[in-house]
Amino acid sequence: MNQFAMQGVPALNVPDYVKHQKLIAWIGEIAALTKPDSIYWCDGSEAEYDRLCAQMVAAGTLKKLNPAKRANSYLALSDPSDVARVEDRTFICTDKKEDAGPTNNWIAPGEMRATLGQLFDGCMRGRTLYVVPFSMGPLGSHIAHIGIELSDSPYVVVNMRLMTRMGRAVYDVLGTGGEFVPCVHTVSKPLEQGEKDVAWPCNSTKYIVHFPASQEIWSFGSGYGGNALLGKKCFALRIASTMGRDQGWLAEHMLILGVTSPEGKKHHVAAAFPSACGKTNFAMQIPPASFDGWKVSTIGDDIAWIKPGKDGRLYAINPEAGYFGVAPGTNDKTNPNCMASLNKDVIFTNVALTDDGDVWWEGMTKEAPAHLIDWQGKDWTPEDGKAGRKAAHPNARFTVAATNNPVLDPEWDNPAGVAIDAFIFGGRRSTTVPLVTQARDWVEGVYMAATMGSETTAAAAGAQGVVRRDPFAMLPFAGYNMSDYFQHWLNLGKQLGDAVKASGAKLPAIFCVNWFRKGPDGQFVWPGYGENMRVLKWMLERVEGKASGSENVFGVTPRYNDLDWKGLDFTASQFDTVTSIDKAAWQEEFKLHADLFKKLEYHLPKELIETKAKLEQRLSA
Ligand code: SAT
Ligand code: MN
Repeated sequence: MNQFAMQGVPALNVPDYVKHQKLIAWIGEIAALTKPDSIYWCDGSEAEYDRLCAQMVAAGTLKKLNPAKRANSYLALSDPSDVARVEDRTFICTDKKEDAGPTNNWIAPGEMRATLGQLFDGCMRGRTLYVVPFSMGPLGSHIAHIGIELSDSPYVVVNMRLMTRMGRAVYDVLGTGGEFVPCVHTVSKPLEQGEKDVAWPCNSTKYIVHFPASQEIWSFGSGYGGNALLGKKCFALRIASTMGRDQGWLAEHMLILGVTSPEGKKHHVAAAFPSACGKTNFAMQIPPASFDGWKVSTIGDDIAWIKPGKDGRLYAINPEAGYFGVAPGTNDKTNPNCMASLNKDVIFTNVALTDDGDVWWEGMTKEAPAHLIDWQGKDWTPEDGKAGRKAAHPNARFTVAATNNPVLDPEWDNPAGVAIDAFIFGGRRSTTVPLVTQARDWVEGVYMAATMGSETTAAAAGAQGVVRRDPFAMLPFAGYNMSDYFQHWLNLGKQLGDAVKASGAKLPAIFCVNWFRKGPDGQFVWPGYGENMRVLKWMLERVEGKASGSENVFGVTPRYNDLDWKGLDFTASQFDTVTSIDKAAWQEEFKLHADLFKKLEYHLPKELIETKAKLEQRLSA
């Protein structure tokens, strides 16, 4: 007998392989609150994926692409209002406001729970509640953690299957009492009896809510990416960063890549850039033809979970299992490996549809096709493009499993993780910040990362192209007070410093990069993409103690002759344009650092204030 039947709640129908009573009780509670028509337990199988996709094709949510052009692939067009993360609707609900810090929106947990209680009451009426079990990280890895997302969106289910280790096996790891992060998601467009659904249901009211103390996530009103795929930014960054603070590890907005030299020596690098600044391109780059024998392989393209080993080295895993990357600008030149990953088994969101059932986006080919259906479902011709109407939304995305990547690193699924040799921090800056600088020590590296700035992109709703401070590329993702997060990095550096002294290992080197300097003509000067390998090679030679550089105000930078220019025509004067340090611009920059530090005054580590004073002294010396 269905224990909830009296309340109009469907039978739970718990599969016999789910033996976790607390989990089952929680699902019962959420079902009683949200009142779906039915409950479906996802097993993560291919048959289930195909079935849900077919169902969404019938409902108009997905369009199946021409299999001769793009096998087993789909296109989703979102509601025009639901195209990016909504940072102003994202909340960290800690008991004390100071623990969320000045960079997060805060509402007291009691008040937020009352709001959510009302909003979620009956929000799934007429829909199916999907139970989505997922592991962030290789199943059973000591660095991995498990989440369960309850969602009324089949689009979320299929995306989660590509983006995480999703399915039945998660329950084996969970057993009868394992820990999981409870994630509740609704598009929050309840259906009345007989009402036909829209293709992309969502709600103009949106809440993306985190309760760090109980490690809960509640998401209301959006079906899009980082708002709805709760394993990604909500769990793997906001909640995980608080777990890392409490347990002594790091959850970072970083890609992870492997670099193998012609001699067969392999290094691992983790690099933080804000959303839509080329992390996926950097993670999949192909070294220039003249770099014979060098190989770059991808471990992750967006998020890294990093735990210290007993030897004092930092071991990183990619908690994700797929890529949710920006389509516009991706092409056979900028990222051939990515283009190859997208030949089949892809879900595209908000790109344009060609007349022969394939996809197109700005920057995919030089010439746009003569006719397209744009991301809003309207006819589009190159004339519209000339008039400034984009065929694909600038934040249009692809979702694809990591296993489609031709340069996937063989260690990508290793539960032990890979040892990190260097951290890179980079923003999008048309002026001021040089191509590459190595911090002289850990504290200086933390300072560089903490004061990083970047011009905003379409990955978040709001104005684009304005410089905002984005410490560690974590501004929208740190789940706690940013200054405490800086302190956590500093503490970890001290702790690792002691451990490596004992083991003879080395702390990772820390670098700051900027691929985006522009010349007087407003054009990018540095060619970027695969050519970034030249900078990467210098960094790894620094790690090995081989390459030289010169000390400047901020750290160590290469001179023109310290980089390998074989096969590239890049003059010393161009190099000067991307590396020069403009004293006046840096005096202004330090003022902006001061503004940031003022804002983050509460708990701001004194080491950072001291470092700022030292750097300013060097600048004026
Ligand atoms: O929408 S996501 O948050 O998943 C992508 C991004 O902004 O990096
Ligand atoms: Mn990201």
